Amino acid sequence: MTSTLLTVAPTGAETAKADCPALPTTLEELVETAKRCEAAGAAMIHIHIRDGEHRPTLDLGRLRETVTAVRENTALIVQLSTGGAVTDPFEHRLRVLDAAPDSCSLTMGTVNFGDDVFMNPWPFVTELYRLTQEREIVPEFELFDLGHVAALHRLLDKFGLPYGGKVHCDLVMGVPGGMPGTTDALVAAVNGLPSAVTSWSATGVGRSTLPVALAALSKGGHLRVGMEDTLTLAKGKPVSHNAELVERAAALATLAQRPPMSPDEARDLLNVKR
Ligand code: KMH
Ligand code: ZN
Repeated sequence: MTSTLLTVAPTGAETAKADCPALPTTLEELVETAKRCEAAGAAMIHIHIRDGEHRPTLDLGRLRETVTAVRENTALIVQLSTGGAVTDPFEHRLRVLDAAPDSCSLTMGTVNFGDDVFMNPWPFVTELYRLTQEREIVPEFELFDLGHVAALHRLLDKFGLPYGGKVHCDLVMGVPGGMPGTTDALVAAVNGLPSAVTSWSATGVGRSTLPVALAALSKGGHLRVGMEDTLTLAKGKPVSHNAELVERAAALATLAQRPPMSPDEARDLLNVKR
């Protein structure tokens, strides 16, 4: 029986604290969230941080402090976002690796992102990939669209395997501008993945959260959940803590006979440095 890697993405860069007070935006809130989500079954945390005014930031000092605090308080694999916010300059996004996380996100191409554009031109993607290899950080390839699947083939063909030799990707589905959060789109994307891919997860944004989770489990994938992607448990029922989304994902995975894996098992799956 294969178990399920549960990743929690608790904060993101898009939701304002004023609109959602339950969003963990301070270091204290993030650490508390990480601990509760680990207890609920998460093995990895995908982190975006905020400044003193709760605005998204890629401040290196804060990122380093965050990596240290999450490591001191949990066994979770620490993944930093290199996507940041749509307004973040490329240099700042590359500099995230200086905070020495276990893993980082690496989006495989530009995508419309609601009314904005999430920019990931090829030279940026390849430079970020080269840096992950040099710094021995395991990338998680973020695929928002089928074109990103093609780009992943191109990247691996041209630049070889990531640090650790495992290839893990995450389908981010249901973003307005990207692939829809449907079973058909999930199957098309998964069937097109390079043979070097050793594991994949999926996350459905907003209303597509549950359909994508169910499709991913039945297709043999892992799950990412969290308030970065989903702010309601059901219509009119706001999420009051990220742990609720992790608990629900853990229950679904357990029902599917694929219970959550421990952070230690996840380190083996991804070959993250110990
Ligand atoms: N906030 C989005 C623009 C990532 O973390 O790498 C990008 C994002 C992807 O969330
Ligand atoms: Zn993110």
